[in-house]
Amino acid sequence: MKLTAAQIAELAEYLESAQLERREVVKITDRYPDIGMEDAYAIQNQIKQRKLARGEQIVGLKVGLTSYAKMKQMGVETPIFGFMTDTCVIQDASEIPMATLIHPKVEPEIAFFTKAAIRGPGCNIATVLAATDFVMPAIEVIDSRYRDFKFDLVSVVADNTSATRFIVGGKATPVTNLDLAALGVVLEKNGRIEMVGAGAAVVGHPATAVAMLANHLAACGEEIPAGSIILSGGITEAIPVQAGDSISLQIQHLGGVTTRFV
Ligand code: 0L1
Ligand code: MG
Repeated sequence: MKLTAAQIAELAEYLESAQLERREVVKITDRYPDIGMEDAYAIQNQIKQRKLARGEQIVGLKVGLTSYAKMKQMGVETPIFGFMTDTCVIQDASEIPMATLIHPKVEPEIAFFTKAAIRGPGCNIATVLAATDFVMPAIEVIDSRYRDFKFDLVSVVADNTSATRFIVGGKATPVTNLDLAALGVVLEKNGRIEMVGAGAAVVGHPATAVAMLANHLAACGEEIPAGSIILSGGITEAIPVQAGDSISLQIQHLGGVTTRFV
């Protein structure tokens, strides 16, 4: 670790205030160019403690930077991980006020709902599918706190992987007899197709992304608890949204989910 406990606390306050006050900030590596991944997750964890202290509840976890295109762009070989609290939850077909956000983008994901804990190390697709109750289509709203949505890897991990809001909908579908890698995905904005993809865009199989999360948590003695929602990662590039935009996601066999920015 390069940072002291006081510096971690200060950077957590810096990033979380930006989120709560809906304003952009310069990335933390501009001030601390030498910090590493351990520092970044320590800052993210400190943000989590701040939210818990204010009474927010953890409702789920997320895997980010999951598409091979995005990983290559950022020069990484593994995804990154974050958390979501109850304030991130938006109901299907409801509205999201732009005034509550900075410069949001949306991306299509498959959400896993766990019925048993998933404990690494050594988790794989089979471990994850055995612990999955059902999956649903999910729209993730990401909203980096950094100026112009520009950051490096360490900065975005500290910023809780741009986690902001998510919406699940469609059918709660058990994974038995479902090939998640082969599921087709269509993301529309205002009735026009913006992105198409398939589950395999997420590290080959969305359950692999969840296994990577479990193995990452195991390194700190943690697990994915039963009853969690896991956003397994963006299947396509994220698209920017503005007030007035309606977003619709359809995933083959899983149904659809919508939201509107106002
Ligand atoms: O959920 C994600 O894949 C976002 C990870 C952070 C990078 C970004 O904000 O685009
Ligand atoms: Mg995502």
